[in-house]
Amino acid sequence: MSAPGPRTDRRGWLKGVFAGAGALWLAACDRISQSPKGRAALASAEGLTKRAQRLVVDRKALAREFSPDEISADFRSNGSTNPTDAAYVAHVQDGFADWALVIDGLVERPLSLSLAELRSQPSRTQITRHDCVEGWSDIAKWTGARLGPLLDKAGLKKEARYIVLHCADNLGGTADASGRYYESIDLIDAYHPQTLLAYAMNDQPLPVAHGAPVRLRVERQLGYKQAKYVMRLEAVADFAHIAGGKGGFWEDRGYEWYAGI
Ligand SMILES: Nc1nc2c(c(=O)[nH]1)N[C@H]1C(S)=C(S)[C@@H](COP(=O)(O)O)O[C@H]1N2
Ligand SMILES: [Mo]
Repeated sequence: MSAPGPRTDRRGWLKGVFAGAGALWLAACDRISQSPKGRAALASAEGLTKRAQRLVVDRKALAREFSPDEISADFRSNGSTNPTDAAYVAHVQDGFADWALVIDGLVERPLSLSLAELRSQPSRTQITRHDCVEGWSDIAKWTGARLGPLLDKAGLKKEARYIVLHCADNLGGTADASGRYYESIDLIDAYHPQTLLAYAMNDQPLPVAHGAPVRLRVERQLGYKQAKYVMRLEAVADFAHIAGGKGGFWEDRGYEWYAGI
């Protein structure tokens, strides 16, 4: 027999902590962990649990929602706040009358939706907190079209695994499209009930500083995933061929692709 290791010590400690209510469950654990097969299963279950919590359980949970009195009086804006790209400026000047959101790529029925059409899609309103990696957080009320039903309307092909959001602004300031802001999310986030193409902020049309006419809200992730000035959604199997290949403007510059909070 091997000497008592950390595993045994921890079990002893747990027994103390859970004496009573947890006793039955621990007894079952002991039984399982005493058989070699059971031990292997437990070890892999531990790894699985961590991963599952991060990738499945947590990811389907709702982000915290706040009450109206918690809305920030002055929500900061960051990154592009007034894009100077000619096509975008033209849209601002005519009040987004000719603006359309394109949904294409790996879909059965490519869509092009005017702002009015987008506003008539299944929607949701939520008060959530935006957390920027630069160290600030603000709370706002967002209203927008739920992304899931929109994707169903377009009909994702079975090869589709990510939704790439192409934006109007060139944050990189390059002469070509290489500095264009973009982001990508997987289908778990795309179908999350709080994932919106938001066209209203605090009951007003989305201001230019915050991404007019439409921005993404993907509430379980950090600020840089919340793409503003969204022009086109592209369903893809892979994003390695897009821009720097890491799935987003900041990802191409070293940030994590999955910015979960
Ligand atoms: N198109 C576009 N989307 C963007 C950015 C940007 O520069 N361009 N900045 C990102 C970052 S880092 C943050 S914190 C938020 C800021 O959103 P806000 O201006 O509404 O606060 O937008 C994100 N989405
Ligand atoms: Mo940010």
